[in-house]
Amino acid sequence: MPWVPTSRCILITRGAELDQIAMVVKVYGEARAVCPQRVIHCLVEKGVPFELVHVELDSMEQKRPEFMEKQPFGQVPYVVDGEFELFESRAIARYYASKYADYGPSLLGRTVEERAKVEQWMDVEAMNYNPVAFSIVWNAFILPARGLARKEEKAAAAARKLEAILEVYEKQLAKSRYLAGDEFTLADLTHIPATRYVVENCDMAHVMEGKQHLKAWWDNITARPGWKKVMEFVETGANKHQP
Ligand SMILES: N[C@@H](CCC(=O)N[C@@H](CS)C(=O)NCC(=O)O)C(=O)O
Repeated sequence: MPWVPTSRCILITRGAELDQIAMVVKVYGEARAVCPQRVIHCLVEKGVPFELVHVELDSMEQKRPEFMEKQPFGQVPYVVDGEFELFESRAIARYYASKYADYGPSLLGRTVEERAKVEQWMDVEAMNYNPVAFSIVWNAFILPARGLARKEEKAAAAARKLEAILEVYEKQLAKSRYLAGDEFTLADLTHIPATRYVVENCDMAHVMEGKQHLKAWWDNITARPGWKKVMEFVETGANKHQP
């Protein structure tokens, strides 16, 4: 019996042995924002109950002093887990993937070598992929959504860079089903939120064209019930997850 939820706390047991008590996790952020989505998706995959505390980015709630005491860069997300607090979406995802390593999919690999490969692709996502994907989303989606002109040249230049990065992914995904091997891990999960904006909201779906392994990977990882749940949060405005 891995999970015994109660109204205020979750008892986590292995066999008969009580390992630890965790308060329901509070995720501070907005469901439609890319970085909170990484955290929400990870918690859903791991079967961790949580509450999403809405932080309104349009009204700059993330820059208020009380928020910046928790996240000193004035950005979402951060989490509160009992006495423990953490910001940075990838660090939070790593934390829960490690903390609940024995529950749900093994999101960080099973050996130190597997973990090293997951970390490698997570670093690629954070350092190579995300800045380019973000530039597309900013110039082709966020600016127009704020009533400003779409910056076509900048978006197109970023799209060309993204295509070059995705050529590398195509080669990798011809060798393994997922980026870091044959199992879904944080290496895949961390890519999903920004990529969804690129292909669905920026008129840039062509970046995947002609890359059959990439396309199969994308269809596979976005068909996961865990990711569908994240989209439900966005669409319904739900703020609680109780697996
Ligand atoms: N490296 C941080 C980046 C956080 C970040 O950029 N969050 C965005 C939403 S995805 C945000 O808060 N934007 C509003 C702002 O920067 O004021 C993380 O991964 O948590």
